[in-house]
Amino acid sequence: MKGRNFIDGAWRDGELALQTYNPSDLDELVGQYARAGVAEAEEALAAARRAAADWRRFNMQARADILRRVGDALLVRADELGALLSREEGKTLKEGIGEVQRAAYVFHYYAGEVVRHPGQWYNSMRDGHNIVVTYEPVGVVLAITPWNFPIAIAAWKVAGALAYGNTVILKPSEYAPGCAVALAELLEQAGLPRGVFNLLLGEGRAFGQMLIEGVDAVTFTGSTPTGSMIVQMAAPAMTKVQLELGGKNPFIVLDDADLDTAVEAATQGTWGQTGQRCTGSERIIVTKGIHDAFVERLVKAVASLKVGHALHPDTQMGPVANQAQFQKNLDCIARARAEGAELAFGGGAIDAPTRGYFLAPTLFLDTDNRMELNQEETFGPIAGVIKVEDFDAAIAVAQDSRFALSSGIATTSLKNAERFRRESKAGLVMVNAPTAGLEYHVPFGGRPPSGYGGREQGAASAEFFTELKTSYINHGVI
Ligand code: TXE
Repeated sequence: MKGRNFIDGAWRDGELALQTYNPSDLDELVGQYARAGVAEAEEALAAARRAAADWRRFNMQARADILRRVGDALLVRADELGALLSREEGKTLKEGIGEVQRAAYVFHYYAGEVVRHPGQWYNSMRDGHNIVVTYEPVGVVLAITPWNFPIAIAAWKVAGALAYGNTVILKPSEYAPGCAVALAELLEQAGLPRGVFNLLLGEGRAFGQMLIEGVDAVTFTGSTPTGSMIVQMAAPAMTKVQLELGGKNPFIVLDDADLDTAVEAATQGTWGQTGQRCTGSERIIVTKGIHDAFVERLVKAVASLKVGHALHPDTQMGPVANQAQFQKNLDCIARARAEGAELAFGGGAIDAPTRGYFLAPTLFLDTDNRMELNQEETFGPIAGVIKVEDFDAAIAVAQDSRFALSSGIATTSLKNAERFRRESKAGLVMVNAPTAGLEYHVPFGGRPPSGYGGREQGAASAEFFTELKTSYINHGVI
């Protein structure tokens, strides 16, 4: 694997200052990477700027073909890259391969968008005129990505930006850069012209401000505090910003729910991908009539989850991704206990044959929505059950959060489902389905502080990656 930055079509040597270790086995070094500095960032910015004029005029079919080739190559290499992802991030092999396949389909989708994306034509109130509305590339896009979906998120930001004619600088998370390096290789092999895509590794703090001021748009996924900081860094230059941030997503279980469906959706939504999803269910709100039966089944489901080495075929939940996140989860559990939440399952680290960040899936009962456990994003395999009187109370509790990303409900009543769909302030609503697990062809995102600056994915992403131009044309034909 190349442990280098990719700038202006060339792999750049550098001191291998960044190491990643397998969270399933901390004795295994996964990758060594060169950390980019200010000089590399300046070169990447200049290269992306130089390449922008030609790339926006690049033949449409040829642009689509490049994106399609990247998608094809991702499918061919899905097993290998899925294993790399699992070794670097800790999600199970099945989840890792699934994520690489999803990244492939994202590239295929955007290959189609290159030729599908329309403009608009209007009649004019002035005789002999018409009006044409076209979507033009923004210019140079900086994509900053997190560690929890290191290839899927990079794919939907990079493929979207390229499809609509922008050049790109990608700054992946320092915790899981391996798949971004592989993506750069694939883009190079697919024939992308030099400078159109550039990769900078490392924490990014040294050059973040400079790049944010220098590019035309920043698309960011990560924590809410960093997102807020990026908005402030972007303000002086008025750089366009899109943020996808945290959630504290409610999953409501009503008395009329189908128990199997409710337990399955809550289990998947909360503990899938070790709970490290911005759309994960973090608050399980249950009406009193079904509470005891649901909780009994949920505790059994949680207790049956097999936690272990991400590459082991029996593992259903891999380790927590990194030391900082592991400590954050342990602190969160300790504070929830101190707040008086009743621990029903889990609550601590698990011993395993290898040294890793293994945490038991953790469930608290008898929690109150105002507890820190239910107000601050956990981003781990931890959730609290909140018992409520009725549907009205469930909706009130679900809405009582500053976050508004995803939400879910288990009910067999169409009327209840529709009422929740209308009243939820979240950007995503799931009926009888986990709050997490999304498709790439439809909009994704939430309201501030969960999201900012327009939706990602699907055709809605064109709003961020393009600027509108309205042209009035006096052709003289009446
Ligand atoms: O996020 P950060 P971290 C949440 C989750 C987690 C917490 C911390 O709660 O516990 O965030 O994770 C880059 N200039 N989410 O530390 O710091 C950074 O290098 C340029 C939710 O990973 O927000 C990384 O590439 N870049 C989330 C990216 O920002 C900078 C997914 C995200 O890092 C920078 C992941 C700077 N000054 C974590 N500072 C979700 N919404 O899904 C940071 N970065």
